[in-house]
Amino acid sequence: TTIETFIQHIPKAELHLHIEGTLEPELMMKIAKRNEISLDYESVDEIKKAYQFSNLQDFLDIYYAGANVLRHETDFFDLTWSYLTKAHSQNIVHTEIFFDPQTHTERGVAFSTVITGIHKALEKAQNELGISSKIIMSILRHLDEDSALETLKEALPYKEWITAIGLDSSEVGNPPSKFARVFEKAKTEGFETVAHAGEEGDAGYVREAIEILKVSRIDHGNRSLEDELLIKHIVENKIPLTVCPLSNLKLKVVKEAIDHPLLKMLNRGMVATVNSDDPAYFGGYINENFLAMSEALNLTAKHVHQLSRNSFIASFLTQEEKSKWI
Ligand code: ES4
Ligand code: ZN
Repeated sequence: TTIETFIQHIPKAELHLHIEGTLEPELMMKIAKRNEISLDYESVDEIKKAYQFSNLQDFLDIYYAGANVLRHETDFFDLTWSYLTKAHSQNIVHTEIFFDPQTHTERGVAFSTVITGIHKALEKAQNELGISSKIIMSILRHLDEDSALETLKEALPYKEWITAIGLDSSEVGNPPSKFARVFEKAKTEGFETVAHAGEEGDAGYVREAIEILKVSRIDHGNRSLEDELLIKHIVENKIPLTVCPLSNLKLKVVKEAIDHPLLKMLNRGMVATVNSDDPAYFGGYINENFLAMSEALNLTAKHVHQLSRNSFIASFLTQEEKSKWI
């Protein structure tokens, strides 16, 4: 259809993408084999069949298990490069990717191994595909403050490569306030900050991320719609929401595609963007996310254009870099 062609061709920025969540079953098996790691699965089909989740924690358990095959710099390079070629094929011209260092350092893989592999692939993508990028180091909120502070310390020698500090993993029971001191230190060190909030947690989690962590973007933010005063604050301060439609459906944050709040967010004047989150696990990259929403919510080319525009506005590019795309 014409909207499908429009979605494919319009330049886009992706702002909510976990690099560990781009590990396709084929690559997982290939890396497992060369690292001599035995998997719980015999085939790609068997892996794909296991990807049925009833909530966020269900998914996280499988996602952390999958990341266990990643051991060497080349593994992180291959993972990242594979995502970047896919992103290029979908007309992503700028991407801001999350990585979860603690997922790797906790099992003995060095911080430097992880970030160097990712960085080298991003550098190659800038040179060969013309894709610009930023790295967001995300803190695992189910772990304690000490582990987060230690991770922030490990990031300092790589300041040049890391733009922002984020917060992800199991939301309910691990509110933003748990990391108030970590985010204060991150800001003092000159990092931008973002946080996952309002995915499974209620509007109070979004409020804490904004008021206590003082983040410049909210990842997901769905449940901010439950609080009128909060909506007003988000609109007036133009705090972007990085929304992930297929993720929300797979993790049962939203029941059906037609119930997705994306259009409501746009109509309320929120700076919403469309992103793929963990595309290898949720059944689609950015264009499939756009397409699912355009079909369910009857999005027009105007909506798609606004969402693309929002993705650059909400990015960590400079005004001058943004002006190339908006
Ligand atoms: C995540 Cl969808 C989602 N939510 C929270 N943490 C995450 N880490 C990777 N994907
Ligand atoms: Zn996420």
